[in-house]
Formats: sequence, C-alpha cells, structure tokens
Amino acid sequence: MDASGFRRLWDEIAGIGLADTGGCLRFSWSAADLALRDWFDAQAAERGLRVETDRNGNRYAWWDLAPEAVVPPGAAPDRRAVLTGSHFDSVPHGGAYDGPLGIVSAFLAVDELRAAGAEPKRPIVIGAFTEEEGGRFGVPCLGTRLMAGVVDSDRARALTDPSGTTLADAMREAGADPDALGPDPERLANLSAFVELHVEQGRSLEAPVGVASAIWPHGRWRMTFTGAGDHAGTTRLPDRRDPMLTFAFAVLAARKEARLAGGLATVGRVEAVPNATNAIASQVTAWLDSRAPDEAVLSEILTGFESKVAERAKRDGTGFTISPESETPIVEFDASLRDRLADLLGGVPVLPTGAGHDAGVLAAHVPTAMLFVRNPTGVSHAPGEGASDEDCAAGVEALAAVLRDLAC
Ligand code: HGY
Ligand code: MN
Ligand code: MN
Ligand code: MN
Repeated sequence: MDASGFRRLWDEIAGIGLADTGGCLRFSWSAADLALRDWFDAQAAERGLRVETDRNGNRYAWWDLAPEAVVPPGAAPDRRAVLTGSHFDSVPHGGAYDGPLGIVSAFLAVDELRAAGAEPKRPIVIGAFTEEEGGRFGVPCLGTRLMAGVVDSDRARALTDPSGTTLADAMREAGADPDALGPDPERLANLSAFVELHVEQGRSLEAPVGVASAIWPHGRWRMTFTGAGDHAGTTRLPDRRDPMLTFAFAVLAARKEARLAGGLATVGRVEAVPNATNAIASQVTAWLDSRAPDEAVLSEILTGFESKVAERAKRDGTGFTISPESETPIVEFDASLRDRLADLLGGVPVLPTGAGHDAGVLAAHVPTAMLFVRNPTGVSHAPGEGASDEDCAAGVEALAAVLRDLAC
C-alpha cells in the first residue's frame, strides 16, 4: 500500500459533508450520511462484497467465504466472521479522519489481502456503524449500543436532534425502518473478533501505528439550570435569579474538579431560553463530558462537581438538575488479542485513549482490539484533525496483516 493509493480512495469521500469551516457536518441519516452509504455500497460492489444493513441501520460489506473454502482437516469449521470498520458520522465541524479512516482503510486492507492471494477461512466483514458520535441524537455509539441491547429501542426512537426531529422520523425519511431497532445477539454471536482502526485522538502516539490498551471511563450528563426570566434593563441585580450565573460557575467548577482529581471535564454545548440579548435567561441547558483514567477519579469529579454547583444554585436562587445521558465504564481490551496484534506488528506502542469508540461497546461481547494511526497534531473533533498519507498507508498495511492473521 503506498501513500498515493490511500490518498486516491480517501479523496473520493473528502468533499462529502464538508463545511466551509473545513470541518465535517456528517450526521446520521442526513444527506451526507446517505451519500457516504452510497459510496460504501459502490466500494463493496467494486470488490464483489455483499452489502447488508442491520436492524439498527449499521451497514456491512461481507467478504463471504468461497463455498469450497479450505478448512484444515478435523478443524471444527468455525465460520464466525472477523469484523473491522468504524463510523461515518462526525461531531459538528469535526475532523474528517475520526471514523471514516477505519472504513476506507478496511476496503484498502481487503485489496491488499486479495493482491496477496489471501484465502480467508472466515468471512471478513467491514462495518459502518451509525451515530457513533451522538452528534445528532445525543447518545454516542447508538448503532452498536442498540445492537448490544444496552440502549432501549423505544428511548432511541424518541431521541430528538436539535431541530426536534426524532430518530424514528429521520430513519423513515431515509427509507429505514425504526420499528426494527433492537438487540442483535445472533449477529454478535457470529463474530470471532472485531478490530477497529482509528486516527489517534491525542498527542501520545509517536509511531505510525499503535495498539489500544484501554478506553478511559467516561460519560456525558445533561444539566438544567432554571431561574426567573426577566428584563435585562429593569431588573436590579439583587432581585435576579439568573441561571446563566450558576451555569458560568458550573463551567469553572467542572474544570477545577477535574484538575484536582486528575481527569478531564468539558462543557462544549449550551442552550439558553429565551436566548435573547436583552432578557435574563429563564433556563439554561448544558452538557458535561467527563473522562478519567479510572472510575474512582471519574466519580470524584462528578461528586465534587455536583455538590459545589448545587450549593451555588442555592446561593443564586436557581434550580440545578443533572442527569446521565450515557456512561461508559473503563474498557480494557482483550489482553491476548492486544498482545497478539502488538507482536504481529513488530512491537508497536500500546496505549490507552480517552476517546470513546464502537470498539468500546462491542468489547463486552466480542474479542476486540483497536489500531491507532498517528495524528501529528493530536487535534481531533475539530477541522485540524489529520494524519499523513504515509501513516495512513502504514495503517492499511497493519490492518491487512491483522485481518490475515485472524481470518486467513
Ligand atoms: O466522544 C468520543 O470520545 C468519541 O470520539 N466519539
Ligand atoms: Mn469522535
Ligand atoms: Mn471515532
Ligand atoms: Mn422591550
């Protein structure tokens, strides 16, 4: 695999959902998503791979076994498939590599295997999972969480995007059936391994390719601050019950609690009602994203944060509630698979990540591993996210070697 070969295929999707900020607006079931699904289907067709969409909207391209596939004599024909792939969707104005790199690399890895005359003894299947970022409907890894049965399908159908469109309506508009949403245990039982290749999101990987050891525990919480809407020009300061004040305190408190405990906390999304320059807000809704190296630190951040903000709300005469939207416990990847991949790839770095992934959901059901491709700036979830074509080509080679090892 050379860098120009990677770039050629990469450029085919580069413009899809690209905003003038240089970031991506690729939301599940949007026009950009449907264009990416069409591209996926065309790549599959070009390679004679069988396209399938599961009950949760996740898309697959199957390299099925040839009927006369060679199975070692006496070996129980374990036909469970090896899954690879990632997601197409992005955060608003996110980078182009987070997600799609794993899908483009998977198609190129299949090309590498075929060029080398590989004959898989197990099916190899490329997956494109829906709503990994939660960028439209608010619950990350929704497609794999539904598959794993850890998100209730009624709750999922009723999730709304910022315009108030429900997931159910968005799926119907895209020609998909929201009533089919639900757990898919047979699909999971038919997988012998899952390997997700992903751009590194941070500054820790110094080699072209690395292997993931763990995903930090993390979660996202919805916060509601309520107060008394009023006139900005006629309401004395002592008479105010301003939720924006408690919200501002909360942003600083999140940062402070995280720093003291040794973790991370981010408030990157806020909505004010009535959101008018000359009116004191009556309500502020915001989301907390917090992550930490272990559960104890994460819970220390949340406990400290909640008590300090509740106390401040009392002083401000405002209301404060916080509720979890999704929580992911620490994921420690299958150690034997992790070590097998690191050895196979010649002792590449093994490192944890603070970023969530579909691999973090499927790891509870299937032996799962992740490959990282170096990101020279470490920037992610922003237009500056990237990786060199050379490192991406190295990622394809590594994924091809892993798929050969696991499936051929
Ligand atoms: O939010 C995350 O960590 C992931 O990139 N979805
Ligand atoms: Mn992401
Ligand atoms: Mn991702
Ligand atoms: Mn007026």
